[in-house]
Amino acid sequence: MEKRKFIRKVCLLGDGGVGKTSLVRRYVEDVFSDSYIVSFGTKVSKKVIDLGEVELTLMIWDILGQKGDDALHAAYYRGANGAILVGDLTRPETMRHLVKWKDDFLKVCPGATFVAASNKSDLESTLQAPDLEEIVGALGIELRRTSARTGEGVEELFMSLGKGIMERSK
Ligand code: G3D
Ligand code: MG
Repeated sequence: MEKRKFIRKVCLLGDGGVGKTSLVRRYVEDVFSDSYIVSFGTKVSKKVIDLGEVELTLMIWDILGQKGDDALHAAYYRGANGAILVGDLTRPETMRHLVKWKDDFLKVCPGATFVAASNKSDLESTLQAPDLEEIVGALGIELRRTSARTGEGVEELFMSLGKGIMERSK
């Protein structure tokens, strides 16, 4: 039977230097370096995920550099179905900022599906278990440990977003 095909847009969110670009690079280029376009300081990478009866193409939007401008952010978010919130385990403030990234994104994309990553799991973290619990509580979603360096949790992170988005589409 022919697979049903879907295309969905997702954005990378999080402070500068947390590893957003590295995560996309690891995820997309590990398997195949497919087409990408660079325009307006944004790189869009494409990845096809096999979800059984469904073939999902993720268009992954990554802002290159950090733009503080809200209007630009809104333009980047528009039409997205989901987002990956990325924090850096070695810089606790980047983890606490995830709630703000999520809330701002929801203003533009109210129905969005989220996953969250505590990245740089290969490095020593100063965050204690209670701190992490508080962050997870505020976010309302599970935090997945990832490392763009070793590849830990990267495939699972994107896969869980893809599945979450398709669940929502039903
Ligand atoms: P950004 O896109 O969120 O701004 P980048 O972040 O992907 O540009 O990564 C910022 C820096 O963190 C880079 O180092 C990158 O190599 C490093 N980095 C990203 N992910 C990981 C990780 O999982 N583990 C470790 N150890 N480092 C990571 P440089 O030195 O190039 O600035
Ligand atoms: Mg980047």
